[in-house]
Amino acid sequence: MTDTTTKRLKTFSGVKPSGGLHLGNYLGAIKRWVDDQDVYENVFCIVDLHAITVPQDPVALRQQTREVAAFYIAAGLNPARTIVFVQSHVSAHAELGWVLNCITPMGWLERMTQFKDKAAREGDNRERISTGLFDYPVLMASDILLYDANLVPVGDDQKQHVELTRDIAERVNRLYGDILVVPKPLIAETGARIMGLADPFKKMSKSDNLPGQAIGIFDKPEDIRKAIMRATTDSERTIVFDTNRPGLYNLLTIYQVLSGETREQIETRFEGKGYGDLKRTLADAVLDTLSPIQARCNSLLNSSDLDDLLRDGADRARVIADRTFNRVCTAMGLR
Ligand code: ATP
Ligand code: LTN
Repeated sequence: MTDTTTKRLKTFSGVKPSGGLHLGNYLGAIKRWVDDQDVYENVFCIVDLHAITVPQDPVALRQQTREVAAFYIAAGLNPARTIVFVQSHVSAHAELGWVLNCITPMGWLERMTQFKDKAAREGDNRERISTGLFDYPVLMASDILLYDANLVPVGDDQKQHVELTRDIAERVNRLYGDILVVPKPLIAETGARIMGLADPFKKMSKSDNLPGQAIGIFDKPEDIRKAIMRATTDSERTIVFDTNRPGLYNLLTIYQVLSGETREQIETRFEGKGYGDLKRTLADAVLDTLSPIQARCNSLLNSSDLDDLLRDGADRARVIADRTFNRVCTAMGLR
């Protein structure tokens, strides 16, 4: 479907409130949403229904949902021009999710690498994995399609899910007429896959317990500094962007996204210097970015303004989502 209601392209994206946010979430997704905020018309969500695909403690889930919302705003999303809301507050997400389940072949979901990886990690517990975890990408398709999003700014690991969303939208359009906008993933050239600091062969992730692997957005400055100083590198001496040296490459990539400098400028800056210098400079850059965001987050978390903002965001999101859901229901004979 071609959308003619606005000149600006529309974006939709979300983060799960399942455990602490980390630097990868910020650099691969949220920072880019903030940087491009004026270019697009934006809707950003805290996807709590996705978080419950694995067991969550209710008290922690509520707290983490507020933390992710506070982080969005503290990082620079302006709720006056960008819709920020919690997924479960808008019932059309689950409703369209069900409808899309009925047109999505199971074979498409069986091919999703994130599910295959998560299921493999469960080993003998595989039988206990929820149906929701398997069905997760259909709910994600529902999120995106409800807002007629043209672009979905995400980290590299979500590309396959956005491609599945395209396939689902195209199938609906084929079966019921041209009623859904077919979205595209929007993936940064730099920072779309931040790797772990301890094991740079694995992506930085919420669900990884390896000590020093992730930099938590709310970690204490001394812990952040320690994790960076201990980051795995190699025994070579030059500081250059070399994909064959994954630990160093990752540290330089993080520095590149934070500083906005070019690779050439960065290599010149560290010419003749050692890993200690690079790590100290990187730790300063991470803390210079995160400390003011953490301070703004803390004051938002202690105020009821945050809950008011989320209520208002859900009210604005609901108008758009219900309109799309009704369009789909009408086309399918459900109205
Ligand atoms: P988990 O690894 O437990 O599944 P997650 O850390 O990937 O969780 P999500 O809420 O699934 O967190 O991701 C939110 C956004 O952050 C997504 O757009 C995702 O692509 C992006 N993202 C997650 N990890 C990284 C990373 N290491 N580098 C860059 N972007 C990332
Ligand atoms: N599946 C995503 C989170 C997510 C999302 C979305 C991202 C849920 N719904 C819609 C973009 C658009 C993840 O695991 N990071």
